[in-house]
Amino acid sequence: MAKAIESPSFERYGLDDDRLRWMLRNMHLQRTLDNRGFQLNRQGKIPFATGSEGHEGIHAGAAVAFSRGKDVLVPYYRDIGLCLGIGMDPLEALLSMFARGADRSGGRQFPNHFTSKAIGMLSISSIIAAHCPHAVGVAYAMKYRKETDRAVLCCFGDGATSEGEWHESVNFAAVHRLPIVFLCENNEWAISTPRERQMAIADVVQKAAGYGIPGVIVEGADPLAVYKTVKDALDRARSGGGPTLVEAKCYRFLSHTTDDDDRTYRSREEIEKHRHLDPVPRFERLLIECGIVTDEGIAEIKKEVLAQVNEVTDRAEAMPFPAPQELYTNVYEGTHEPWL
Ligand SMILES: Cc1ncc(C[n+]2csc(CCOP(=O)(O)OP(=O)(O)O)c2C)c(N)n1
Ligand SMILES: [Mg+2]
Repeated sequence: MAKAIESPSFERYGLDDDRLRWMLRNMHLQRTLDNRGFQLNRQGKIPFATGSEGHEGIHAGAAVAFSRGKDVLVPYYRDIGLCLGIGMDPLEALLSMFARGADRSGGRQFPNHFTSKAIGMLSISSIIAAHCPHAVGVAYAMKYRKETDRAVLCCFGDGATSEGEWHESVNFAAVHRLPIVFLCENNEWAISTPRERQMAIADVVQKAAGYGIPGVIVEGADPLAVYKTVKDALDRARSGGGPTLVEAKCYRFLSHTTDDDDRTYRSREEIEKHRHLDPVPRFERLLIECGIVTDEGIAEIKKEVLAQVNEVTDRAEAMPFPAPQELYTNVYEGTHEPWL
């Protein structure tokens, strides 16, 4: 179980008021898009949606630490807020959910499996930890090319750290002192497997010692602490100090996806027990207490975010599915017709 934490002390780490309000907005945008996915699924309009409620603090904090135009993000399927935070247009989220032809994968990928070369975001793999060797490859290329002002941010869940590819990736990155930060979003569950059935240690960061790299735990409900921790780790990577494993503790408040009924393996009481870890009301309270935002200001953010999400929902829904003749595009070399 994640430990209860004190309300966060206010250390802004050089971030100005506008940036802090931007972080709060990103957290609301993430939550509203998540809810939209679940709504559209229940309306029968999309087959599948993934939620990230509980991860918003990690995403907002890590997004600010990411250096746009330089760093490369290798996300996983729960990272919608991080993808938005580094510059993904919310319309992309809806195009992915609706599997429309204008989606960057041509409507072929799982929902929430985003990609964008323009903003430095690799495509997402559904295969747990399969993206870690790719991330390490990108970091190796950066080192090989002597690009000393760049680093890779590679994200994954607690369950991913049981996979062989994860261990091989961390080991290789450590041996070669690659410019990479491994960010574990430990939400206590891997679908229906609780953390204590996943590993015999209390914290994922203990695994860092086995590879000779630093491991740092951060409270994921505190976006400012996440910002500081991930930024320090990225700075270290950029300056030749090698990889860091950051473990951001959080809690998964929703079911794994819309295909999963979490009532079959965890109680409602357990979820309520973790409510204090909900990053959105916590960050709102902090910004109100510090006079950075008012109740009215928050209501305004929510209204504006909802209007934006409604607008992109309607826009994406009205767009066409991929054309049937696109079926083999990017599948076969040369002609897209397999039988010719
Ligand atoms: C290699 C592999 N094994 C199993 C699965 C099925 N699967 C999809 S998501 C998931 C849970 C992963 O949990 P975690 O890494 O903690 O991430 P979270 O979903 O909790 O954010 C599993 C087992 C898969 N996609 N790939
Ligand atoms: Mg997990």
